[in-house]
Amino acid sequence: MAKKKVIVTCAVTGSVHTPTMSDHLPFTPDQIAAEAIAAAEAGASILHLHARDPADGRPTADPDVFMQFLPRIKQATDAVVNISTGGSSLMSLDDRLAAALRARPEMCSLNMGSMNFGLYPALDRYDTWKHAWEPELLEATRDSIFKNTFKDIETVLKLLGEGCGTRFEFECYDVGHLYTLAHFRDRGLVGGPLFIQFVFGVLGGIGPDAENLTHMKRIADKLFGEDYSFSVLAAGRHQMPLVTIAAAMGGNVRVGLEDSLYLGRGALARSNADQVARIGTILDALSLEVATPAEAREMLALKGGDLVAF
Ligand code: KMH
Ligand code: ZN
Repeated sequence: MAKKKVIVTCAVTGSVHTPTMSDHLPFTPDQIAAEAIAAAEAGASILHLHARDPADGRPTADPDVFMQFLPRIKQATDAVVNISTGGSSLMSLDDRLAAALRARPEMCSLNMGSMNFGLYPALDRYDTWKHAWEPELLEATRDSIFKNTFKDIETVLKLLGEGCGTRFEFECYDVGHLYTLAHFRDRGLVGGPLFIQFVFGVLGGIGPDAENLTHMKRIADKLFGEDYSFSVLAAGRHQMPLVTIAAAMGGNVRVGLEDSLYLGRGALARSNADQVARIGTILDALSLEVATPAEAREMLALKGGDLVAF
C-alpha cells in the first residue's frame, strides 16, 4: 500500500495571541495574505484563517475584512482555504459564521464542545501591552465559556455542511468531543472521510503529552475505524514535539502562529513559513512526504477551489 502523505495545515493568526506577544503575528489583511501565501509556498496544503481588526489586531469576525485577504490568497496559491468558525470564545455564533457563509469555503473548523478556554495565564508574562484590549481580552477568559452546544454544532453542520458543501476540521479538545462527533455521525449529520484535529494544551482541554495523544487516537480508532484521519495541534512550546509524534504515528500536522509563536526554545518564529519549513524538514527526516493541496483535496473529499464564493 502506498504510504499516506502528511497534510500540513498552517493556522496563520488565530485569536489567541496578541500583538504584544510577537511583532511577527500578522493582523492586517496585507500581512495575513502575505503570510498565508508564504506558508503555502513553504508546503502548507491547508490554510486555517481568522481575521483581525486592521487598526489594532484585535480578533474580528467581520466578513468584509476576510474578503480583503481571501481572494488574494486564492489567486496566489492552490492551498485549501479553511475558515475558522471558532472565531474567538467571546464572539456570538452568528458572528462566527458570517464570513464562512459569505465565502462558502472548501473547509471550516468546527469545535466539538463547549468549554473553558483560559488565556488569562498569559497576563503574568508581560508588564506592558501595546493595546488596552489585549489584557482585557485575556482577563475576560477567566469567566467566559467557549460555547459550542449540540444545537450550535448542528447549526454549523446544516448551514455550512449541507448548505455550502463545506467540509470540516473537527476540533476535539478532549476525549468527550470525539464521542460528540460520533453522535453526529450516528445521526447521519456528518460522514467520512472525517478530518479530526486533536487539540492539546488549551487551558480547559486535554493536556499536551504523548500519552494523551495515544489515548485520543485509540478512542478515535474505536469510534471511526478507517473512516477518519487525524491531525494534531499543540499550544506553545508543545507544538513541534507533539506534531512530530503525530506524524510518526501516521497523522497529519498543524503548525502556525495561531498555535505557537515560537520556532525553538526562546526563539520567536519570524513567520508562519518558518514553522511550515521546520516541520517539512522534520517530516523529510522521518521519510514522510507532504501532501500537495490536490492530494489533500482528494484525501478529505473536498469540493474544489473553484466552488467557493471568493
Ligand atoms: N485556536 C485553536 C486552539 C477555531 O478556529 O475554530 C483552535 C481553533 C479553533 O483553531
Ligand atoms: Zn482557529
